[in-house]
Amino acid sequence: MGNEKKRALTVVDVQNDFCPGGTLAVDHGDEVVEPLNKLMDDFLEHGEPVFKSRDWHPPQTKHFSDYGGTWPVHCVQNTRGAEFHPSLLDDKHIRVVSKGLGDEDSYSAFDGTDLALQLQRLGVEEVWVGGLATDYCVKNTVLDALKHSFRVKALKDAMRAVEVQPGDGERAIEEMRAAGAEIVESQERQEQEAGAGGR
Ligand code: VGL
Ligand code: ZN
Repeated sequence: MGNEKKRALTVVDVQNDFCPGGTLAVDHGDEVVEPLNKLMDDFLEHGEPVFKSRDWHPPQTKHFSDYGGTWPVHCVQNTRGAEFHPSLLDDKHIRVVSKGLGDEDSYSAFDGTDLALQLQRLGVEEVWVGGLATDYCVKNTVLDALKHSFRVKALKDAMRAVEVQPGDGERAIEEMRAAGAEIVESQERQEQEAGAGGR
């Protein structure tokens, strides 16, 4: 472990409204919970930083179609829909980053937040990213992490896409890859550790 890059995990927007039954439900969105819980457990166990972002909108914003934007009402501050999925791991060491507080369509967990600053202060070099949705907030978070010069592992099995157009999810993955992200399966970490002698 000693020669490895300092890592952080960022779990993007695993909130009720993006899961089945929510107002902007992503197909199979809740399937990211299990692999992300395993990873969060593992990072926390090693004392490595874990962040959760949340879409955290005011009741009226131009982000919503009712007010001239694109999306149905979702993730309104302090509502049930904005809460993290009930099965998503909770721990006092997890740092929550709220985004989408204004009128602009802001998809990245770096946009308007202090995520980059927090990562830099922690000495993080490599950011692992999964969550919802592949073609919006995950993609933009990955691209911004790369712009901030972090190495990025995008956790392919731990993300799901909205797919306003069929194929958007696959295109988003290709865009992340082309920008320099490593596209990995979340299991890879455990396999690496097993290969290195396990725990
Ligand atoms: C998201 C659409 C609108 C996301 C947020 O978290 O991917 N998508 N707001
Ligand atoms: Zn939103």
